[in-house]
Amino acid sequence: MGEIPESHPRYLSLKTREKISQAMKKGITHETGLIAHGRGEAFDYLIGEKTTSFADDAERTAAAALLIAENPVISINGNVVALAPEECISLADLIPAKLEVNLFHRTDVRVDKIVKELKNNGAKEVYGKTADASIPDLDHDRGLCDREGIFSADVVLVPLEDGDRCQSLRNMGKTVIAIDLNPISRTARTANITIVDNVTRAIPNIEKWVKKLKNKEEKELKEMVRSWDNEKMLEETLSFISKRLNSLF
Ligand code: PTJ
Repeated sequence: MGEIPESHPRYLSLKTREKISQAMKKGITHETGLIAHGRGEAFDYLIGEKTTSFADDAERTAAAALLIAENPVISINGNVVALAPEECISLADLIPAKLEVNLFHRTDVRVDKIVKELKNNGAKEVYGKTADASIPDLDHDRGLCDREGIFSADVVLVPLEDGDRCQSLRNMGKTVIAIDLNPISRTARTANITIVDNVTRAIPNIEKWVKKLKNKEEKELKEMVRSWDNEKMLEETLSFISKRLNSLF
């Protein structure tokens, strides 16, 4: 692909596609990650490619949950590392939280490549290679995780997740924060806090909220998380999309 001019109306979208495509060529993003990205793009289009007020509320609540957590972990897959590596590292450093590579299409080669990519972007420690534990009720290698990481985490941030794993993490008693542009996916409906936003906007926005909330009383943060109504937020997001579509014609 030739150089994309900044004046192109779809500049950001095309640059983002380029990132995913390059990461796939390097064996970091799985080939089906491109399909997942396309689905994400379609839903992003429906919300107007901007953080909605509902997503912003979810991002604030996610920040509160991460701040009160004892062992928070950010789960990284092949799409996330292609789109927001520095942003994830920066958020993990600030909270502080652990970073763990946890893949749907797991191979040792891909895990190694993603760990290396994170380290090249400045991550000091990355979990996921040891894989000395597994998430109960999940078939196959996608349940593999680190005992010191996701297995013992109390709060897990899972961008671009599959619904099964989200449910299994919840069955383990963990608080799951999902980032998923599709508000009707199983993941979106299963997570405790769902962020219907692009991971490229969501991670920096959670970081903005972490900075704002860092000095708040724990009691206040706990109340923010306790009173979060995920179902209501999903309903409001769907209603926002349908009103937006109606207003276009
Ligand atoms: O790297 P691996 O092996 O762990 O595989 C990762 C993928 C993403 C391929 C795997 O988890 C997968 O197949 O996911 P799904 O089931 O296709 O779900 C991906 C979800 O993420 C979909 O609901 C998309 O709408 C959503 N999505 C895609 N791109 C983005 C997104 N959500 C937020 N930001 C995005 N940029």
